Amino acid sequence: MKTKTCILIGAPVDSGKRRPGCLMGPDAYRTAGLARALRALGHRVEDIGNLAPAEHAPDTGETHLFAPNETIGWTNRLIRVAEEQMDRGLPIFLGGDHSLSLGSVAGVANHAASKGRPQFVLWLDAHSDFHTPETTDSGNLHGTPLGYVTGRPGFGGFPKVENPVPQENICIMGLRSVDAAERKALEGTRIRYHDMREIDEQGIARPLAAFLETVAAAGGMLHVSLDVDFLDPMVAPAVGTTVPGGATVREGHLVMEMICDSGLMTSLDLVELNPFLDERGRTAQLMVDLAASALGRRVFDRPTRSYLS
Ligand code: B3U
Ligand code: MN
Ligand code: MN
Repeated sequence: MKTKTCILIGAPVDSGKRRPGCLMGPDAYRTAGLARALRALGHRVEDIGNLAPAEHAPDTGETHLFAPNETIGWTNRLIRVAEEQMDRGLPIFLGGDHSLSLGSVAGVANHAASKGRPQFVLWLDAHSDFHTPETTDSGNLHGTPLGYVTGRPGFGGFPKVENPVPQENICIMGLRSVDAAERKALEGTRIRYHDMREIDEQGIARPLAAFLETVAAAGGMLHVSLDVDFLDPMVAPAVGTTVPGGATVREGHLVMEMICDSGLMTSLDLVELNPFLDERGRTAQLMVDLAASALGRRVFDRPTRSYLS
């Protein structure tokens, strides 16, 4: 694949849910050799270190939400950093919990709009993360990023989403835990979503290929957001919200290889890794290996094939 400038952005966001530990994620990816793996593929790699949230009001615990103000601080910081770094290369956001994507996705979408290109998002996750602060039962804002970036109402205090991502530009894969309110909201949208049953029946390649074709036809930019819990907890235990029945190692790599072959990915989140829950670093290592597949690691080169009949 084409040589890229990969920019590693440590985003030790831990405010999006109650169970702590994702703040250790960026250093776990570094320890597992992310930069080395990408350099071995011929890419330039620059690690800009760990960010901190922008200035924000203290969280007083008076709402049903967990740490909304800190998450607002992170969102403000990440929007700005995403906008800046998109001009310089391919940002890889090292989470941190999934609330970091309120900022990373809103920021890259601003950049795409400034170039007159449509932004697309591939969301690899057991959960749909389509809540708003008003619909969330848990109060955990890591369940809200797709609600935010699509411009759902109810995000008072958060920065205005300047360039909402159109629903039809979003594809969610891996679903197996969707709250009632999210399901109702999702069913009325143009978001593409594929649950594990559909993936079992059809395979993962077909729906992914169909989405990638859409992105390519539109000349879009593609943000990929990989939540550890997309993967089965047997192979990726280091996550607070394990849901059995997830993607296999092979499905994970196939998705990443197809993304690589498409040449469409312009930014990437690696989120929800909680190294405190890992077993000898194996989840961190798997996430690094998946990132490497997305950026060109191969057993053999293959002619591009069509999955669409
Ligand atoms: N939908 C639930 C669970 C959840 C969402 N994202 C994660 N967990 N990681 C919620 O809390 O909103
Ligand atoms: Mn998620
Ligand atoms: Mn999830």
